[in-house]
Amino acid sequence: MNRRYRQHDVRRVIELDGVWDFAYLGAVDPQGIDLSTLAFPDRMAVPGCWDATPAYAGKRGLAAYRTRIFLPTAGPYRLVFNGVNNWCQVYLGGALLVNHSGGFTRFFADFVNQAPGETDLVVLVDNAMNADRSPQHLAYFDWYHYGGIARPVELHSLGATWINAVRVFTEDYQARRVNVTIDYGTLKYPDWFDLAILFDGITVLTERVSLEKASGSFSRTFSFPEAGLWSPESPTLHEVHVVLGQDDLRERIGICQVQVSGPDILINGQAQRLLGFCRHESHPEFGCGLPDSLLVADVQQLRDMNVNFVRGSHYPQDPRFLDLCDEAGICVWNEVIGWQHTATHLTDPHFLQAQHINAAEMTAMSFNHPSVILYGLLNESLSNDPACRPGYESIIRVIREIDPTRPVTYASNHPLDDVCLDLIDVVSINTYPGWYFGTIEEIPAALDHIMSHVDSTDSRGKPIIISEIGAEGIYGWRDWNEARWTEQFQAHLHETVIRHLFSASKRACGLSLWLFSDFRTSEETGRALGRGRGFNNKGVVDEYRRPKQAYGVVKSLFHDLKK
Ligand code: ADA
Repeated sequence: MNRRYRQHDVRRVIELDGVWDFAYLGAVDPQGIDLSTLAFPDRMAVPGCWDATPAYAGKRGLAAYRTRIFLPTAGPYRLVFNGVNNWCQVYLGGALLVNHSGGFTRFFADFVNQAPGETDLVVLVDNAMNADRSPQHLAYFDWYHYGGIARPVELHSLGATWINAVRVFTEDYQARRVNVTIDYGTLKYPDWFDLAILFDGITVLTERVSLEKASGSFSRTFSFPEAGLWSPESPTLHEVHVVLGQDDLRERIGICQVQVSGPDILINGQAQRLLGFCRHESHPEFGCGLPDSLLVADVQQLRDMNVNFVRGSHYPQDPRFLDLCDEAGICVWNEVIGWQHTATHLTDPHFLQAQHINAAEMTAMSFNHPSVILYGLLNESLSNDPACRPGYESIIRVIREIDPTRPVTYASNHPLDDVCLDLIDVVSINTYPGWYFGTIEEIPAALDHIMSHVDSTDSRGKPIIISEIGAEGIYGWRDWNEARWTEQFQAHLHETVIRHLFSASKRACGLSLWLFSDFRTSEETGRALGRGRGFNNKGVVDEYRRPKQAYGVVKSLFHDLKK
């Protein structure tokens, strides 16, 4: 199931998760594949990552997945893919339906006039480092690019008129006024349809609407004066259920307005102190396709550590994880995929187009999650190079066009000469004093220096988040010297950072420590040479989620700060 709650009462939805036929094809051109003769000698779990399984560990190239689906009528239908890494082509009965580039986001494959009966659904999936097909998955990144149908897949029967999306945003939290926008598609237009909107199961509107075009949008506004608000301390959720003609869609929402006011991020008027971690979706046995059990366990550990903030580094997080964060009151920064790009990428139309698509898909899948309080992009790219500025502007524009209500940020590792800070609402800084430079004792001065520099620029006074800071700590490694790579060193560094930021300085409104859990790094470049075991070991839990010493230290400090 791709969500934690039932989205449809009327629309027929079939979950396609399970075990599919599988073929590893290797370094071949997808153009040359003849599906009619392709053999599928193996089986593979969907969702899942084939290169995290023992038989195909570490392999790159093309793979093919196949399942059979039953279509009772000629359609229309919609296949919903919640994330396929890194590139794919979807074929139905041998005919190409869609190409999709970039993992970690939802996309659709629509079809109609299909002969009723059973037919093959084949997905060619490529995890190769191919700048043409997958410009957003590059070998030098500091994470392992796992491949596969990593997130759930569903088949939806649409009928002649269907709802593409229901987008709900809070216009005024004090009045509990929300705007509901319905994006529709129809084969029957112009025509009249019955519309009903229910809020928490109670009908709040029924009317006849005229749909004039094949696709479009219309909005209605409601006030629910008695409704509870969403906040990290009290994450009240509501359901908006829209029934249009013979179709329906239920979205779970929170009444929640995020605003920036001077150095603070406000949720429904309350200034927040954001305490948490950056989080990769990665596990040695599951790759980036995390099972429900692990998503639940991650949220349990985050809550146990008194975390109220997660930075989804460095790509859009699984909507099932966002659902759990909505419920737990954990605020999320959701981010467009990206890692240390230069002007070579940020002036390349092909790269930018892929970024715009990922940004649009990330924003659309975040929109109704009250936990998502911040959008991010282009982690640690050359924001100090004026040649990169138009690229930043264009991606931010895409995000804001879809969602003008939430603040935008990016993690800068050039805070002393950044030329793009004026483009964003919240200044976020990645810095590694005590690890890549200086000593732990020098951390307070290093952080103060950066923050006072920001306050000497045109972006003075904006909220500041320390979006990455941390140290490697190998699970189980301790010594008398408390030297680098030990659990003790890592715990000492985290303690110094937290105490300084929120007791001594108080300028920052948020912290996402690098990192929640260890993860496998890229093996295609020399990066693994600087990463013990070939893993980034800066997690407070290791890749199997076993706690290190820093876990308890952070838990206790966050506990005191939350009071
Ligand atoms: C950077 C980067 C992270 C990670 C980190 C590290 O800040 O944004 O993805 O690579 O460095 O561990 O060095």
